[in-house]
Amino acid sequence: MSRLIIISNRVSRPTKGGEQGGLAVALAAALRQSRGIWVGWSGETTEKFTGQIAFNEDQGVKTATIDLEEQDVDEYYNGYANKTLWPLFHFRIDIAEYARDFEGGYNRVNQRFADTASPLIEPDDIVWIHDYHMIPLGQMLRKKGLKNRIGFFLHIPWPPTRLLVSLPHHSKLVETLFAYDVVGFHTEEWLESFRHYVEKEMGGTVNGDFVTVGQRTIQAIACPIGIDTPEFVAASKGEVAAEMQERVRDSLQDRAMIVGVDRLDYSKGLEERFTGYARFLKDNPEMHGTLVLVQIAPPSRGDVESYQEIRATLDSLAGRINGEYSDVDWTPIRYVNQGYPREKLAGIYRAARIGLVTPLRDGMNLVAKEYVAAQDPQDPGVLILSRFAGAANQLKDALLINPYSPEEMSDAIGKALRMPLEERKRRWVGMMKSVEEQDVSWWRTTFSMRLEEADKIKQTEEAE
Ligand code: ADQ
Repeated sequence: MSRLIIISNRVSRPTKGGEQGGLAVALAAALRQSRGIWVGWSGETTEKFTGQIAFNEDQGVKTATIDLEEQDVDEYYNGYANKTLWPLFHFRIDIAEYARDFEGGYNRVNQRFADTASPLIEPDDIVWIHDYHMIPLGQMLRKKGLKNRIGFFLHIPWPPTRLLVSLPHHSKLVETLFAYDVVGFHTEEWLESFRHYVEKEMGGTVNGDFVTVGQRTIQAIACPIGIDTPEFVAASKGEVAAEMQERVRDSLQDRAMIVGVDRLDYSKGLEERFTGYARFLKDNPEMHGTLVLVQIAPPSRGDVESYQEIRATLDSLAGRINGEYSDVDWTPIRYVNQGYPREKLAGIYRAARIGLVTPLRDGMNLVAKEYVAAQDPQDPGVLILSRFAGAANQLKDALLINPYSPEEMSDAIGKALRMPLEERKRRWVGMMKSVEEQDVSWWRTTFSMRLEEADKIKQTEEAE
């Protein structure tokens, strides 16, 4: 078995309290099996970049991390990754910032990763690079002479060509993807947009999974990520989840609960969610006092201005809706700015009659899948899901809505509250099938197998 080297912006070390997400758990399992290494930024800054690597090993998972300079973090992480690529790839060219310093910092840090990681990589290793922070890294590793199998997975959407061309030097960035052997996206839609760009902007050709530009042919595939379903199902039946479920239900006093769980991010459609919920309250006065929206949204990326803005907007929107509709014994929105361990989260999902997941654009969205996995099969809740989340392609039995329409959201909330048990069960069975079949282990093995096959294809080509 080849050793796996994972490179991503941040590494996730195994913890004892079950706080890790499914992705971290799945990748940690693969690293353990192959005795591989996870390489990334430590999250710390240093005055002068030295390239010094801190090695660690926790529960059989080896990590190698480097510190970055403050300027690196400003230009690469807060800058190009989160002020340029994140909004642009989520179709928000209105807030994307294009600055030469950001692009320079992004390339500099990727080069730093290439310089640091390349001595750790042996000829037979498989290298798997993750996400928009690291798009050009594969090409930089190739320039250092690496002939390994190298794969790249994009966790966020790939934007339509007419939006992507608003990025200065867009083709230079996309060209770097042709250094990989396999490039993965969550959905056919993101894959199609990538192919469209390659054909229209680069004169490339597409032949099934193979995409060619000039002399380079890569495999571009759709491979939807899943959650660690067995672990999440077990968590939802555990003691911690049961206690949390009871705590929440006690506090609700027979009211129906709607739950939203998101990082505080403008792509998650939180403002639209509150507005849609307010529309339901306006349209259905007889329902006042019978339901509560519990929105759990821990702040993220607080150094970026647009994230401070969304926080302020939501604070005031929640306050306004609560001010307008609350009664002495009822508050329609409980807005909680903190994270919860996974077991507790599972209990919160299970207590909720409705899971409200309304991103304006999302590569996949794992919260939707976690909500499904946490339900009681005998009395499952209803998932209301944005059609613009990657997950909507698999969770077709959810109530799919357009999150930009408060009326659609309001109607879906009404429909979910009235939905008979038989229909809830039927829809849940359909969704759970996909959540079980295409879980995170399936995702990891499917992608890794493609990468291994890629090598066979290359070897055959070389032999001919
Ligand atoms: P994210 O944008 O972070 O991920 P998502 O897929 O929903 O979005 O994953 C969020 C994770 O964080 C979930 O596992 C959720 O349980 C957890 N989480 C969120 N709020 C929490 C809270 N308050 N307490 C505890 N845990 C919380 C990016 C892309 C997605 C893609 C994933 C994986 O933006 O589209 O699905 O990567 O590829």
